[in-house]
Amino acid sequence: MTMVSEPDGTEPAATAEPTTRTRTGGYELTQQEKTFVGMHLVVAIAALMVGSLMGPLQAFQYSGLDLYPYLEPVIRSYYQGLTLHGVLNALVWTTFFIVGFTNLTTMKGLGRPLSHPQINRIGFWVMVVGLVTTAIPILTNSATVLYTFYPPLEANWAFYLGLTLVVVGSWIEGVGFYLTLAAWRKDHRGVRSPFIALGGIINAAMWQIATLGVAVEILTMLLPWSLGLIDGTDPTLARTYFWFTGHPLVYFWLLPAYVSWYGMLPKQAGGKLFSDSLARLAFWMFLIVSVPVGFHHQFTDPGVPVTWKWIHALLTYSVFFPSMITAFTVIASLEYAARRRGGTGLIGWVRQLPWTDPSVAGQLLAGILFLFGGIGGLTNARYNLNLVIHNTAWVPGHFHLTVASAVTLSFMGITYWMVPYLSGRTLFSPTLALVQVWTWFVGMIIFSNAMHVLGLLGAPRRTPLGDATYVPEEWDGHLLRSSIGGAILLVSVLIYGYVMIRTVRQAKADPADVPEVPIAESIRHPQLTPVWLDRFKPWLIAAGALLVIAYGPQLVDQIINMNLNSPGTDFRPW
Ligand code: HAS
Ligand code: CU
Repeated sequence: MTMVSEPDGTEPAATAEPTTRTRTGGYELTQQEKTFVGMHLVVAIAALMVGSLMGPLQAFQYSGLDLYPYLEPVIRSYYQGLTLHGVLNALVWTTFFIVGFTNLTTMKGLGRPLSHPQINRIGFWVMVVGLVTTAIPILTNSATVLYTFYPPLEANWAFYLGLTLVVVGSWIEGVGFYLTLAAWRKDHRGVRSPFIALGGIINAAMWQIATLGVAVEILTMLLPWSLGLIDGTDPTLARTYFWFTGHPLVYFWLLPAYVSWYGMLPKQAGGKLFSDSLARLAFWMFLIVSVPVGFHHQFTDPGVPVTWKWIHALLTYSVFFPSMITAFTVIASLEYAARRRGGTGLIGWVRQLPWTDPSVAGQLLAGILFLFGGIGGLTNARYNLNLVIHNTAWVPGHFHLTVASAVTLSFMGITYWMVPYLSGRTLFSPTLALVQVWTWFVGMIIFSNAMHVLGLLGAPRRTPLGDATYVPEEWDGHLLRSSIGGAILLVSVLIYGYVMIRTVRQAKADPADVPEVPIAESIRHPQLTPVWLDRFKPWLIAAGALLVIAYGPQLVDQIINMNLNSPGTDFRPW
């Protein structure tokens, strides 16, 4: 459990030692537990590497350098490549990393092993079987339906079944986390749950509520349809189910990065968490408002009445608050750390943060990019502005600042201590790792800015623009910039893979040199956090009630008026 040493606020001298080596004591994972967590990371990083190789192909295609013909017969089209890119990066890399990381934060946070490790092992293998089942149709070009798999685009049934298994596996692992927390609480009545464990477990609970949407979509519509049991689908209802899951999915990705920004990064920076209460409040708010906002992805859908779009737009602005709480609290924690290290000035303290630590630098750069991604998100959420940017290149511009930067760059930063910790090695070449995070930052600024501008100029998303006959001259420079950004990102991800492989291929290090799990204390003792910020029940009830109000009437209406009359379409000719 986290303990504060100076509740009166007096500040001890700054720690100058490399922060990723800070010892925290507490529960030490067994070799078997480390291997189990590490297996999640192996799948996650492998998916990221393969998926990321597809990205630059798309970006190069934009400026007329079409490399797809060279990849035949493995990759047969832009759209097959784009499907691989979206599924592997947005769904597989994230989900496997998150579940692995949550295993670690649960055990380290609660200071005990999983109460039912066999449940988590089953969950993991169900996820792996699901991944393989999904990968086969994608690789054989029979699930070229992009990561949103909107019907009437139709995939082979194995694609839907595999995705279902990945989700079910993550649910099973979630149950393992709840049981472990319950066992800890039984032994620690009246004690506040340690933040890094609680944060990860709130995310798991949010995910279980959120994924009910795709579960119903796949089980009642897409799977029977792809098996030939029913003739058609209802695309509007399918999209409503999908975005019930699809929006909270983005917070499922984001919250583990927030666990690190609140509960770990301050320690790495040589400071403390500014407010344990605000950190918890933000997570509970995400539990309540992450789901009932999905219609902000459907502003242009004809089947959703405008009143419901308006309600979801309003709720979207309420999900902006916990991110503002996060910006405030995390930056305050960082300032506290920097001032302890001798930082001064209104913003001059920023220089005193440990920028030479690639794990810290990666997460700071991720946070900076997220400031811009968040602003873009608010633009998207505005109905009339959304009509300008919807389905344009602006949208991938937005999500490369969020999931591909705030989330992915943070996760990369986390692996810079986590892979050495799990493998008992030191990080191979921290300098190269620093080059990696900075190239990601620079490449992403160039790429995402070009994509945002292209979107404003009307360039459609999900389109091989290099082949389009309607490209006006004013797009050319931006198309080229997106290719240049993509090339820099390719270099960055190759460096990342190289550093990871070289790290685990080194000889075991002296245990004293291996990084520990950084766990930040909070400035005020967590026991001073109000008890209502430590209880699941009121928040779960509130989440359920808001869901019923914000989605219930529309779901009932769309289900009653369901028309399963849309036959499947095949993307493959393109
Ligand atoms: Fe979004 C579309 C609205 C956040 C991901 N979004 C997408 C899509 C994806 C995505 C993948 O309203 C495309 C889906 C598709 O394929 O069609 N989004 C929002 C809003 C937010 C938002 C209001 N999005 C995210 C996050 C994502 C993500 C997070 C992934 C992880 N988004 C939309 C809308 C659409 C959309 C519409 C539909 C567009 C359309 O028409 O298709 C908000 O949650 C954003 C709030 C965030 C902030 C930023 C706070 C800043 C912080 C950083 C602190 C700085 C630090 C660094 C720590 C206001 C917390 C300090 C450093 C120092 C050196 C001191
Ligand atoms: Cu959204």
